[in-house]
Amino acid sequence: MKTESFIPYSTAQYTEAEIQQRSEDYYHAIDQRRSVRMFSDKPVASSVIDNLVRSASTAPSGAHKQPWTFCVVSDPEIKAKIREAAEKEEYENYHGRMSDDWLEDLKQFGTDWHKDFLTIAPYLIIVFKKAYDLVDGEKQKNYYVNESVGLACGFLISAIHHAGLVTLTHTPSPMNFLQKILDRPSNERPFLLLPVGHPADDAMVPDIQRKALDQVMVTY
Ligand code: IYR
Repeated sequence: MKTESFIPYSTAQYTEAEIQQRSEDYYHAIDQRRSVRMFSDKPVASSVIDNLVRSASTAPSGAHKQPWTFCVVSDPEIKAKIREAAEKEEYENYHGRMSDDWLEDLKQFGTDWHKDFLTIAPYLIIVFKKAYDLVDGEKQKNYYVNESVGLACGFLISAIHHAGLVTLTHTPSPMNFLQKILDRPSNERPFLLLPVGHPADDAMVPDIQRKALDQVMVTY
């Protein structure tokens, strides 16, 4: 490796017992995360959202290009526009565009084309992926864009949960309307929409279980 331009790396060092405990603590904390569709309109400080997006943007990315833009929407008029457009698409999805198997798979989540959370949650974060960057009008290619932006969204979801807030991965389909409403440049494509806020006081979630370790891990 060529390391002439590198800088030293140091991070906290823990004992084996501490590492054991920390891995367990993190698992128990993140295991409490649920996708929540019932939001409160209780405000959240914009400085909190800044920190959540800062955290998301620490994710690894192909050639460290950070090929993402996080659009943070709190303006009620823009939220209403997004809800109107998303519900129009979702109406079509639930009335013919989704297969019977798909609709059957979704039954336990109780979802339909109504998307109240898009106007109730204090913030919508719409994540855009950048297939390329525009530098002085020149196209500069990005790498592993879907993987990179997916990782950043994972970091974002984890940060939201850690802060004590809730979110939901919402993918209205098709979602090019987001590019238009938010007036994004041609190198950006909508990737994921996350409402962020407090859960409603009477929020409910589906009664589902996670797969056990032996169903998701194979050791060699
Ligand atoms: N996008 C629709 C449908 C939907 C699809 C999947 I896969 C889900 O896990 C949940 C919903 C909607 O948001 O209702």
